Amino acid sequence: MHQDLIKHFREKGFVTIPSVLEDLEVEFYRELLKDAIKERKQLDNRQLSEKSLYEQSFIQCQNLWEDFKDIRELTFDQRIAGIAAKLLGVDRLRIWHDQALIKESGGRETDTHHDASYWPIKETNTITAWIPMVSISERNGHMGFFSGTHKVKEKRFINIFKGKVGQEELDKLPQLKGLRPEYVDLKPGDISFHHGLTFHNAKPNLSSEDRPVYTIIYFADGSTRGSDQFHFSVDRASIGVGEVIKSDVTPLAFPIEKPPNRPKEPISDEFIFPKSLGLLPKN
Ligand SMILES: O=C(O)CCC(=O)C(=O)O
Repeated sequence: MHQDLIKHFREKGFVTIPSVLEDLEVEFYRELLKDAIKERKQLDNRQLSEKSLYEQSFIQCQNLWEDFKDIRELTFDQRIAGIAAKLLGVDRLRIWHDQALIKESGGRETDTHHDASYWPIKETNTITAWIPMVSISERNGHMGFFSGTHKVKEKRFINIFKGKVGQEELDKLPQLKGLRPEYVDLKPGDISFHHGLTFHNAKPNLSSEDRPVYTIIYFADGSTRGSDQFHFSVDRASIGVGEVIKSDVTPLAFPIEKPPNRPKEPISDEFIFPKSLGLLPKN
C-alpha cells in the first residue's frame, strides 16, 4: 500500500483504498449478503415508514460471520485486515464485530457520530472497513467524514439510536467546530476505512435501489475493557472491566492462516431481543 494512503489516514482519520476486491468478488458477496439479510430479517415485514428513525437509516445485521460461512471468508480476508493493521500501525488485530448496513431506497441520513463511544474498549486503536457492494455517490448514502477529528482522544456519546441528532448537540463538540464533512464516492471493490474516533455521517438514499454495504470493525489485539457499558462483543464472553478483550467472540483477524470457527457457546437468551430482530445470529 502506498505510503500516501497511510499518511492520509493518519492525518484525516479516513481513507479510501481503491480496487481491493475484484468485480467478481463484489458480485459474489453482494448476492450472499442479500440472501443473508433476507434470512435474518424474515420475521420483519415492516415498511420503511413503520420503522424507528434509527432503523430508517439502515437495516443492520451483525456478526454474519458466525452463521454464514462464505461471508466469514470476507470478514477474515487477509487483504482487508492487513490494510487495516497497516493503517492503524499495529501487528495484530481482532474483530470487534461485522455488520451489514443496508440503506434502503428512501432511507434517511445516518446521523453524525463517532463509533468508539458505543464500544467499551479502553484503548482507541479501532478501525472500520466500509465495503460497498455497488458504486456510492451523493444520491445513495455516501459517507462524509470530519477530517482530523480522530486526533481528539476522547469519546463523545451521540445518541443516534433515539432519532435525529440536533445541530445544537453537534455544535457543542469542539472537534467539529468549523468543519464540514468530506463526502467520498466509491466504486465497487474500493474500501473506505475510518478510525473509531473519526466523526462521520451518511446522506439519505435518494436512489431507487437499496445501498448494500458490509462493514468489519477491528481493534488492536491486547486492548482491554474500559467500562461496564453493555456490548455483546464482551458481555457474551463475560469479559470484565480491565480485562484483555480476548475470546472466540472477538477472534484474531490478522494475521491468521484461515478463518476461525464460530464461537463455541451459542448466544444466550439474554440476547433474545436482538436475536429475534435478526440483529444477531439466532444460535
Ligand atoms: O453506512 C452508514 O450509513 C453509516 C456507517 C457507519 O456509521 C459506520 O460504519 O461506522
